[in-house]
Amino acid sequence: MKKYLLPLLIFLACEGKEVSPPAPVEPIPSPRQLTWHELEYYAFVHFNMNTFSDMEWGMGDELPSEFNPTALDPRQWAKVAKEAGMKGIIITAKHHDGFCLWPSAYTEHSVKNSPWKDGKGDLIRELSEACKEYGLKFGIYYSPWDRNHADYGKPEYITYMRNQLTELLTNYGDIFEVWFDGANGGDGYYGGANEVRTVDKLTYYDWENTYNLVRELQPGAVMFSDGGPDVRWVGNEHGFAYETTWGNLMRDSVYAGMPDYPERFASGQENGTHWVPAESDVSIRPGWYYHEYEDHKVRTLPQLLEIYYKSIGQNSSLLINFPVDRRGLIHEKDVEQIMKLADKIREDFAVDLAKTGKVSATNERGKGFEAINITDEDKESYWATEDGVIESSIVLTLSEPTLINRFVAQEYIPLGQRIKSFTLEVETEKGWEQIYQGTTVGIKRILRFDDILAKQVRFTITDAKASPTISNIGIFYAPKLVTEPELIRSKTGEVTLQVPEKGVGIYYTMDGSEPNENSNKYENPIAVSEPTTLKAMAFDSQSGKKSEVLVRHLDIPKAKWKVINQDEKATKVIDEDSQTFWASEQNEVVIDLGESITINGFTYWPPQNRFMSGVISKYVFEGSMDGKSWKTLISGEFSNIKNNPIEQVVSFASYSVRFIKLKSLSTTDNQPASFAEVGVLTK
Ligand code: FUL
Repeated sequence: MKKYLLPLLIFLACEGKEVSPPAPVEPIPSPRQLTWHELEYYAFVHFNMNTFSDMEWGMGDELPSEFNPTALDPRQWAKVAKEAGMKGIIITAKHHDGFCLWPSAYTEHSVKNSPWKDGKGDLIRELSEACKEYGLKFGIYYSPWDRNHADYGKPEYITYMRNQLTELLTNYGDIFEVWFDGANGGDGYYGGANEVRTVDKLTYYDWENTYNLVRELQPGAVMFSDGGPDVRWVGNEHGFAYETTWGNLMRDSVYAGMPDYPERFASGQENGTHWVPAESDVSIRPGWYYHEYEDHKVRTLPQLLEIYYKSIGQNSSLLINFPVDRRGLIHEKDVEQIMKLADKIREDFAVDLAKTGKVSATNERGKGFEAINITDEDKESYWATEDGVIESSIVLTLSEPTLINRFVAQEYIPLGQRIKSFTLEVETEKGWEQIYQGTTVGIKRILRFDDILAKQVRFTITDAKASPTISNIGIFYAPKLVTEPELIRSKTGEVTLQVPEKGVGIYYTMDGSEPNENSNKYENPIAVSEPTTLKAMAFDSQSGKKSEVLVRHLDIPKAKWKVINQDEKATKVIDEDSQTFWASEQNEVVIDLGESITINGFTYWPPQNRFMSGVISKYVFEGSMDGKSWKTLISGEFSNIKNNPIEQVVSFASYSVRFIKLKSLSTTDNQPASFAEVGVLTK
C-alpha cells in the first residue's frame, strides 16, 4: 500500500489542486456590456423625414405632411436583419431635424400629424414588435441636436429631451442600446429652422443626469456616444476599427461631439480608466439616408467584407445601416448585398481547423485553465498562464498539412483586455515562418494572410499587462473572391479598368445591359466622350467565379475645361482624381468649360486625405456665360460632410453656362476651402 501512497499524493497534488483564476486587470466590462459584446453585429435603420426630403441633415422646417411612406413594413426590416445574422436593430427615433417616429406628447412634429396611417401610426411600436417577433434586440437612436425645437439651446429643451427619452424608454419594452449622436453641425457652420447656435456641448446637455435617467428606466441598456459611457464611437463612418483597439478609455476626458475625438480617442487607450469598447458604424450606401441616386452605389461584397474584418475582426462591434427607402422598405439591392455578406461570412468560417488538431501551450496555470479550453465551445472556459508568465505560446498541430488564411483569437475579457503584442508563426515544409505581428486582441481579433500550407500554427503573446487569458482560437480557410474592376478616368475622358488579381478578364457594356463573360473584353483604355453608364465585371476563367458588377455613370469629359484661378496646382480640381486636392485662398474655384453647356447639377469631392482640412460645409454655386456676370444656380449646405466625406451630388433646374463657380461660405475647420474634384451633371 505504502508504495502507492507517494505517487497518489503527487497525482492528487497535481490534478486535484484548485488553482485560482488570474486577478482581473481593471477596467473590466460590466454585466450589461458583456451581454452587449455577445451581439457583435446588428443593424441601424435611418428612416424619417430626411427619407422624404432627400437630405442627410434636414433643417427642421419640413412639414409632417411630407412623411408619407407607401408600403412601410418594419417586419421586412426585421426579417432581413435576422436572415443576415444580425442580432438587433437601432432606429433613428428622432434625427437632427427633430421629426419623431412616435406620437410624442411633447411635440406636434411627429408621425401623429403625418398622412401615414392617418396620423394614428407609431413606428417605434411597430418596429419594437417586429423585433420581438424575429427574436431581435431593439435599440433607439436619439439626436440631442434638434433643428426644429423652439427651445433648443435653452434649459427647457433638456426637459423636453428627457421627457421624450422617458416616453421611448418606458413604452416599448426592453431597449438594448441608446445611441446618442454627437453631431451638432460643427459648431456654428450650420443653422436650422429654430435652433439657437450657442450650445456648449460639454455642459449644455447635463449628461450625468440624462445618463442616470436612462439607467433608471432601462438598466440593461448600454449607452453609446463618443465617450460612452458604455460604448464608444470608432471615430469614423467607414466601419473600420484599428490595428490597435483597446476596450479601455479615459472616459472622463471625453464628451459627445468633441471636435478632436477621432484623433485622440478612437483607438481607445491602453491606460484608459473605464471599459468603453468600440462600435463601428457604417452605412451600406454612401449616405445614411435613402437617395435614389445611390441605388447603384450600394457597397460591394468585397467592400462589405473589408468592413467586417476591420470591425469585428479588430475588437469592435459592427452596426451596418440600411437607408430604408420611400416605400418604407429596405431596398432590394441592399437586401441582396447584405445577404451576400452573410453567405460569405458563413463560407469563410465554415470549418474550424483548430478543432481537428492538437493543442499545447508553453505554460499552463493549472487545472481549469488548460490550453485545450481554447478549442471547446464554452466561452467561459479559457487558457491562462501562471502569474508572472507573460511571454507564452499556444501551438496548434493540424491533423495534416492544410491550406489556411485566417486566424481568430479571443481574450477572456471578463478579466480585462491584457495583450499588448503578439506574433503568429506557421510551420510549413520549409520550417517556421512568421506571418503576422500585431498589437491588441480583445474580444475578437481576426488575422487575414495569404494562403499557406500549414503543419503547425504558433500564436505567441510577446507582451501583456499581466498573464494572458485566451478563451478561443480558430483557424480557417476562406475561399477567394473575385474583386470587381476599378475604374479610372482621365481628364480627356478615357476610361481604364483594372483588377488586382492577375489572369482575370474584364468585360464591360456601355448600353446599360448587364455585362457577362461574353460582353466586350477590356483590352485598352476606352474613349468615353458623352454621358454614359458603364458596367463592368471581372471573370476568372480558371475558377469560373465572377465578380460583382461595377456601375458608373460617367458625365461629359473635362478635356476642354480650364481652371481660371491663378495657381498651377488648381488643375487638381478637374483632374478626375478625388485623391488629389487644391486649397483655394479665395475660397472658390472658377472653371471655364470651354463651350456653353446645359447643366442641371454639380458634384463636389471634399479632400480625402487624413486631416481633411478645408472641407466645405456651406456653398454657393454660380454659372455665367461670359465669366463676368454671374447667376446663383443653387446654394446650401453639405450635411454630415465632416464625418462622412463622400462625393456630394447637387441637382437643380437646367441652365446653360460656359463658366461655373463653386464658392465656399464656410468650411468645417475654418481653413481655406479645399477642392478634390468638381464636376457637372448634364443628363
Ligand atoms: C452622424 C449623423 O450626423 C449622421 O446623420 C448619421 O446619423 C450618423 C450615424 O451619425 O453623426
